[in-house]
Amino acid sequence: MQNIEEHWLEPSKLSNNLLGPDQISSWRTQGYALVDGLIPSALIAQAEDDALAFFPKPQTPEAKHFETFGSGQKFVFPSRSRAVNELTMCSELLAAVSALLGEAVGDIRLSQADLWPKYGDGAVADRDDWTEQRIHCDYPNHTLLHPPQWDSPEAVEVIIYLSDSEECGGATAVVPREGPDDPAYAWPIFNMPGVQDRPYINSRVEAEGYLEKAHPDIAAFRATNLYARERAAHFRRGSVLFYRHDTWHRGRPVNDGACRIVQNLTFKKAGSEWLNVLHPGWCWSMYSKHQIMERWVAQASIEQRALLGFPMPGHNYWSAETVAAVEGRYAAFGIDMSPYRNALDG
Ligand SMILES: O=C(O)CCC(=O)C(=O)O
Ligand SMILES: [Fe+2]
Repeated sequence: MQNIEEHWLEPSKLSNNLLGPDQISSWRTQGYALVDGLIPSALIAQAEDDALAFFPKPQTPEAKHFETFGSGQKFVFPSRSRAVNELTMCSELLAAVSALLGEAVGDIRLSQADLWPKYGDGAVADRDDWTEQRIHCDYPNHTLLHPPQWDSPEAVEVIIYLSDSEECGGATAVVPREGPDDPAYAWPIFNMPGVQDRPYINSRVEAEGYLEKAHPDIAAFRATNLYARERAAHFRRGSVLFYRHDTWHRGRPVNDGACRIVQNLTFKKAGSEWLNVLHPGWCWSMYSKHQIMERWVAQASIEQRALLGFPMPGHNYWSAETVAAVEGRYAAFGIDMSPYRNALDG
């Protein structure tokens, strides 16, 4: 493998919190866009503070409880942190996703939202966990199908970094696609563990060891076309990596004794039912005592609600009766149903 950190991908700086044509085109053609300055820094700082206040310090026995991906359900949307929830659905992010997918914000759905503290504890070589991942695409654990052809993407994956790679390491690696004839991206994309009849293996050492024995052709493909070409995202606090279900990428080790905090999100086009919500379901938390979800539904914007599948005004779910029923459900939390009522026919 090359020394990947000599091949940094640097974030592009945004003016006025908007993706420009270069970033949109990078995501559509190369499979990723890495940006700085999209999300207000005060929101990033508050989300980081909330995460640091909750998660154990590195190198404590409690940190061992968070060795796998995610927050152990603690920060799945709707999380206990108002800032993390705001981050998930802030207008700057939704505008960016809308521009990438070419869909109105109301036609976008959220299918993953979880915060992940990734700890570095020094031992890398023979780990069979998330420490150093094998290069992969994310589609197998999001969709029942295969991503559509390259020019018709149906989902955007997002990593919002709440830490700085200079402090914590863990720079995500990406293989930029080089045009329609790029052999790395020959379609369909199967050359990884966890698809077809191959077992799911997360760690690089284990996965590549298995492939070298069982599928030497795939191992050779990966060495030449993927590992040799990967570039590491030189993220800062607040950088955002937009990528896709068909982008080759992998997580890399966090520095010994450090913790990297990221918010992982997936947005998809409404109607793509084959792309699953990764979590137990957005309503699951309605049986929690905290009532964060009920409050959030009542206070969210119409478009934020639509991200979870709540129908837009004018949808044929709505009638005078259903508007009144839903109003009754959330009235105690102050919901304003007038946009839904005003859009009723006649
Ligand atoms: O940890 C990273 O930088 C990437 C993680 C990853 O590949 C994933 O969440 O699918
Ligand atoms: Fe991934």
